[in-house]
Amino acid sequence: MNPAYTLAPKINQGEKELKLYNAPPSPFGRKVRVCLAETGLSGELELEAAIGTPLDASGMPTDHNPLGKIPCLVLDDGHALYDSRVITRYLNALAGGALYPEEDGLWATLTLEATADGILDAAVLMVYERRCRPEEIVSDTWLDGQWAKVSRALDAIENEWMDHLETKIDMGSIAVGVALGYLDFRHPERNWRHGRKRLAEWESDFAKRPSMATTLPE
Ligand SMILES: N[C@@H](CCC(=O)N[C@@H](CS)C(=O)NCC(=O)O)C(=O)O
Repeated sequence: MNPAYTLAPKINQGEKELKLYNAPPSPFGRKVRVCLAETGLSGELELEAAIGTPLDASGMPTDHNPLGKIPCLVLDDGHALYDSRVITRYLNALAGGALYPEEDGLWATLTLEATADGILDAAVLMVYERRCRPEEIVSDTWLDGQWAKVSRALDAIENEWMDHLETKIDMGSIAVGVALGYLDFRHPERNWRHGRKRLAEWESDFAKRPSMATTLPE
């Protein structure tokens, strides 16, 4: 194992040894910020603004993440962690948090988080399709294909995951809350709440958590 990647809890004496590259509208970055708030680590990181798209990575931390994506967490030894799921799992371990169950329930938490991240992947690609391509070649068929992924995943959550959401706060539920917030932010016209009453009710409560209310996308 590369010793540089071992868990080295060096959070003390107010020194900020960790640097998080992020942008305020990023939903994947918001997952990390909610995780920080829920584990009590919010004040322990230095935040570094990054900006970019798949067509322009000049404002992205490409020295640390060759994929040119955010969020990206740089450790005190200069090594970087990405993507958001790796960062949140690292921060939770660093804080001794309970956002990833140690034994019973870990695979459910990870699968729910992957489902929410998949919603975000599709929703972010829809934004890039409109923002990064000339208008005349934006594909409605492709946009609808991405939305179909979102829609199926939301139905699966409504039908299969509500007991989990209503009884647990973990990185799965945080990722779902963040994904729904992003749909409201970028795709309000698609009205994700339609036909998903239980999920909509859960979201309206979950959005009131201080960790969510203080990290709204800008
Ligand atoms: N799977 C990654 C996705 C991160 C991601 O797509 N971030 C977007 C911003 S929300 C990005 O950096 N986009 C730039 C690009 O795709 O080149 C994660 O979970 O962190």
